[in-house]
Amino acid sequence: MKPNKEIFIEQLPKVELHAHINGSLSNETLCKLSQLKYGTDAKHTEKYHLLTKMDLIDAFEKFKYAHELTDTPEAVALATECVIRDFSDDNVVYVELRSTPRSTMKMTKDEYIMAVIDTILKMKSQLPSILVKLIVSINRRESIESAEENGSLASKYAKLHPNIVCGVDLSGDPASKKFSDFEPILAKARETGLKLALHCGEIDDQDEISAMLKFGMHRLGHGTFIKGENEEILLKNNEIALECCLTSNLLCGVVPTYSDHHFWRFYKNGHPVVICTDDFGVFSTSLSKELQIASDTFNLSSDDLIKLSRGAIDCSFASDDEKPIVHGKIDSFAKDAIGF
Ligand code: 6MZ
Repeated sequence: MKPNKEIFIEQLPKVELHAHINGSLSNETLCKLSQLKYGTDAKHTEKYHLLTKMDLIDAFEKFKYAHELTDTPEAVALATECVIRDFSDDNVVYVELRSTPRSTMKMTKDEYIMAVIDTILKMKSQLPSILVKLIVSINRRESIESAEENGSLASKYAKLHPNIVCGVDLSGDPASKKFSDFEPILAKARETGLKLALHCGEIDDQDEISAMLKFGMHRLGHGTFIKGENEEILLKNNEIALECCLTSNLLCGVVPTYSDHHFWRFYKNGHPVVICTDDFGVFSTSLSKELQIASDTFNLSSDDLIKLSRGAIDCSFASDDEKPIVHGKIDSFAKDAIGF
């Protein structure tokens, strides 16, 4: 029999704010995508999973495999649908997916983003219990021209689908281009009303972290190497929530053990912190597993976990009409969960 805490976490209405679509493909999804592309037996998928501790460079290699499979609008739609279903199966009631519009021989960036949005719309009627939003990613490895295109696409589709497209993300290999190269694009996106959820401090570059904190953002992804003065600045600014991805950071070798994870430093100081999966396919995890790890490592009670879910929706880019709906689901679960 499963321990009570595990059942509790599985049933808890959860909120996911940091999930890259092409990092969130389960084995089953990879098989379906292989079949769609090659029409025969699925290819093996070991190349995609990060099974033991490696480094960030190895992690970035993994996405190439997913990108090979999601090179048409049909494949992007199938991937998006499967990711939404998997989150819903884990009782995630609100998810902000993020993805980098990509052009291939068979697809334009517009077609990519439309495939994601159309799927989110389709899933609204099929899975009404999960509310799905989209954050458009800019990959640091791309040219500035390509990043500008993604910024413009984010603004264009936010106007067309204001209930879905809610923000812009800066992600990709943190050791490639500098934040300052993308600053004008991100500033423009913010001016058009888009929210910013930026990867920051994934490597130890205190000058860049300081520049990013000065620029500001709505949420900060990872923040693994935020230290000293920069840590004090972030802690003083309670407006910038931290997205923590425990297993991702462990397997990418940027934190030595779960108990060393910076989640705890920020959490115990009362800073808004959200537990996220990052790439549940690559890191073979789920939001329930991440919450279980947080609970076991940092001795979090059921009440703490409910508060984390409530805090996450407060930090989300959901509208003022949507937030109370998600809070309502958490409240009714909390009422029934007294026995846990
Ligand atoms: C930085 C990451 C990431 O956009 O094709 N991505 N960027 N740090 C991470 N932590 C390990 N995990 C994923 O999803 C895959 C893309 O998301 C970004 C990378 O740019 C990767 O190519 P999409 O859906």
